[in-house]
Amino acid sequence: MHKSLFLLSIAASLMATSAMAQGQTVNVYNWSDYIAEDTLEKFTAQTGIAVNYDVFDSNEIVEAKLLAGSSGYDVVIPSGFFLERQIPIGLFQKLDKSKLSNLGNLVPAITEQVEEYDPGNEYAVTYMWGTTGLGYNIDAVTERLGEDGPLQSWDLLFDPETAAQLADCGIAVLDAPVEMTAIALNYLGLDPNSEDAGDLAAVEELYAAVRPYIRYFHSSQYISDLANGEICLSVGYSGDVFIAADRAAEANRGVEITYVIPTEGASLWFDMMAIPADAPNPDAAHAFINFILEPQIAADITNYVWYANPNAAADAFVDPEILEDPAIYPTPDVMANLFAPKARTPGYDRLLTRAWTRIKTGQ
Ligand code: SPD
Repeated sequence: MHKSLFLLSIAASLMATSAMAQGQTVNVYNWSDYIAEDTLEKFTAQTGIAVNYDVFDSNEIVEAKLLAGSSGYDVVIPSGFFLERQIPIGLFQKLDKSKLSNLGNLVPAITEQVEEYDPGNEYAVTYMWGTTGLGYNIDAVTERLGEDGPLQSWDLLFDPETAAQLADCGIAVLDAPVEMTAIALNYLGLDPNSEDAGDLAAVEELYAAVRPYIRYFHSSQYISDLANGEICLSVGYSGDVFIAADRAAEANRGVEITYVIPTEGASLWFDMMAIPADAPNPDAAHAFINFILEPQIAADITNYVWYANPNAAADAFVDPEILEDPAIYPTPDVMANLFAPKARTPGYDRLLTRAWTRIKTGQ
């Protein structure tokens, strides 16, 4: 084809695409503090599709909305260990892979790993992944525990003598029952995915001993509280603790925050983009997922929120300081010390909900 004719046909098809997309909207439900500042703007500029964007900070909240039905969302991003039990009860629709031309960018090892939650990768694509460990204020914690304190251990939270020494500067714990019990089970040397009632009782006992020293249970407030020195220790999602560290450094008020994957191990999770079965705009949802899979877009998100992305082609655009940080992109050694929570069965869930309420209220 003649060059000018060729260009004309490309221009015509681009105009058609954008005319088609004009007036479309995609409704996205994602974790808070989990996207770059310009991602949504760029998506709309590229596709003509407007975005309604809501945020949450807990898998339990997302699940409750999906179970209630007619959520109105087109793309939701639960963690793999919740998605695992949501797929079989029909909450999501199968992806139309012919609309996901960027799927080839994914790291094969991650695609394989998340088959544990989504066999055949039929329903979901990994958004970002990370670990849940401890974030703390270096000065406040070492001042109280000394350099010889258990600075790389879950003892910071679970050893009553240690936690008591940190109580005055503030300890926060995620309000995430599945994950916080998996972490406690692992600390006790038990299977992090145990559904044994006796093991759960041991977890309750562990929390009961440190409950007087925990200031609050919340899954996102710790970011600003760590950054501004309101608390000195929090269980936290890896990138969120790095965001807190970055904000603290910017504020320049002498607060220095670090993230540690404790020596006993930390939980490893994958947050997954999926399309609800009753999504009003599945075409726009596929366009959104495909856009996130663009290398530069995935890298922009990682560079802004400090979470690892699953995109091999994005590595070239990720800040080398992030790419080489084993607390963000764990090395095989670190990886060997991580455990992946699994979906809980509904029967166990009822026990867990009651136990978690007792843990939080201290009764
Ligand atoms: N601010 C973004 C937090 C993302 C956390 N993902 C949750 C994983 C649950 N284990």
